[in-house]
Amino acid sequence: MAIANKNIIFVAGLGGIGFDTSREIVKRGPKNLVILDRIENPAAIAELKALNPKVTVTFYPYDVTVSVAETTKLLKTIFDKLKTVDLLINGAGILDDHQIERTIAVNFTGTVNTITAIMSFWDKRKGGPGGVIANVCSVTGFNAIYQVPVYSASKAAALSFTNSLARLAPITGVTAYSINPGITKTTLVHKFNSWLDVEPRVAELLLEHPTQTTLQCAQNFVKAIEANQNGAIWKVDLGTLEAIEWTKHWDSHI
Ligand code: NAE
Repeated sequence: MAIANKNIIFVAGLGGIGFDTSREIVKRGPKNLVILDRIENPAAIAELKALNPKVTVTFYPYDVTVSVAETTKLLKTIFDKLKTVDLLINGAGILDDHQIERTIAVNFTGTVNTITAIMSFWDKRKGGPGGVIANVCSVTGFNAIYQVPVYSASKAAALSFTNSLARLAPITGVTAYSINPGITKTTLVHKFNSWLDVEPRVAELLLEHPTQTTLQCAQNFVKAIEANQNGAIWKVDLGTLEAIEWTKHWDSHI
């Protein structure tokens, strides 16, 4: 999907990976970039606006753990203004295996609920125009960082959900793909709690191995958006972009 002239909603567009990706998106000249994030950052929004004055950048506070009904209300405000939305990016995430319920609520349920809400505007069975969903999952959804099993499982769940969404596209008109970053230098991975403190030095150990910058991640993130492949599982690691082949171990045959 060419980004120029599109209307894009970016959940968590102000985070470490999110902000650099927002910058790359704005540079490509969408019509609207609507950023939804938990905490407002006027300086960051101003920077995005200054980057490309032709782009309308707006911000609404949004916590992904609110109800589907509340999300639907916010989306209605946005759809009333923009009329159409081409792409929804879900990037909210936390990494703290002491907070089990919160991890699942943000990383998995938040993603599912946001998508459930946008379906009432997009679903072709309701006369909607369809749309495109990009979910930020993680390489830990492929193979866990086993010292943070709750985080890893929440990302595997988000990835599985995304793969199902892609299969449902013929019914809903809504296509989907996942963006799965490898270890990327953001505050998320500076220091974090392992499950039951099984390993106090997960962050330090991870950072002993090669990582990527948020800019490298963002540049490949927008390449994946531009490729616009329903069902793609993008690995965005070490400055590279690769479509992963998912191994099938079972088939429902339906
Ligand atoms: P970050 O902490 O800078 O960004 C997290 C973003 O999520 C922020 O914008 C924050 O406001 C938002 N957020 C958190 N809770 C929210 C809530 N309740 N409602 C709305 N927004 C909320 O970290 P980041 O590294 O930029 O992470 C962005 C996304 O990328 C996350 O989903 C994260 O899981 C994912 N990710 C990060 C990495 C990494 O190494 N940094 C990797 C893969 C995926 C590798 C790992 O999985 C460790």
